[in-house]
Amino acid sequence: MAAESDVYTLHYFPFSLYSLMVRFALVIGRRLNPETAPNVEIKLVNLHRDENFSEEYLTLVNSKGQVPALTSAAFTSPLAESYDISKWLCEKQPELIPEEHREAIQSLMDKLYSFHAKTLTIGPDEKKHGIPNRAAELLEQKDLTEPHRRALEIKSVFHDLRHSTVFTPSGIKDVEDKARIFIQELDKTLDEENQGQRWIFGKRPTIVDAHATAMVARLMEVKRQDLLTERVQEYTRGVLASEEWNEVTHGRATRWNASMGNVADLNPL
Ligand SMILES: N[C@@H](CCC(=O)N[C@@H](CS)C(=O)NCC(=O)O)C(=O)O
Repeated sequence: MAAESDVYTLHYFPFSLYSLMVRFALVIGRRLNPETAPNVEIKLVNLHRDENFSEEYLTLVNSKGQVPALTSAAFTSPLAESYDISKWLCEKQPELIPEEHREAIQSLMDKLYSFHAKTLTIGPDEKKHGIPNRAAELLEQKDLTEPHRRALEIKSVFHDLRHSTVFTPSGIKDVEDKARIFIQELDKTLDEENQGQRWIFGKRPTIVDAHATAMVARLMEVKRQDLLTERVQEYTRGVLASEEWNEVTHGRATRWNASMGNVADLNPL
């Protein structure tokens, strides 16, 4: 049975957008109320070193080989979707989803999760050639254990299903349309609720601040201003200047670049 002493592990990569969303939500939740904040340890899964393709990760944590994921002895199975982790967090910390804004928050969260940002942020090479199927490459190894081979096969199928249509012109347009709908609603909510304060609903952050600002920060970094409004960018800049965001990123951008060195050596993570 879940107890306050339960320990949770967030499997995390600091340049994964969906990982950042969850970690930001955890930081915000702890600042809103340390008493209800779950005890979550952050564990690096280094995507640059294929750690998400290890037998242990694929068989015990997330068969899709993605981050974030949340594991705990308190769970019957891991939470392997960022949206599920955020819903779990909101149950533990209802202060993240205040009753008077519940409907608006839910609507924004659903719109944010109606598309995957990857399609909006890929470079021209990936657009042209697709994202390489690393699991398929790793399956060429001779000395794999049987469980690892099976797990890589599943990951490889997941990769192909996931990436087969999203980078076609109509797939890209579909995602852009959904992103614009999300941004329009965010813009409207800011217009109605924000009153010049830092967070969407004024003085106190909610779960949707954590997700929306990480998403917009990434879109700004990859110069997708065509999808954004000035109000949304200004709000995001304000949040990126916050202590809360700094506690997550330590001043780093949401995307890795060589000047940051090896991810394995980042300290603090
Ligand atoms: N639906 C997942 C998406 C997570 C996701 O796309 N993770 C990316 C990094 S942001 C990942 O792990 N990529 C490695 C891979 O797919 O092999 C969620 O929201 O948790």
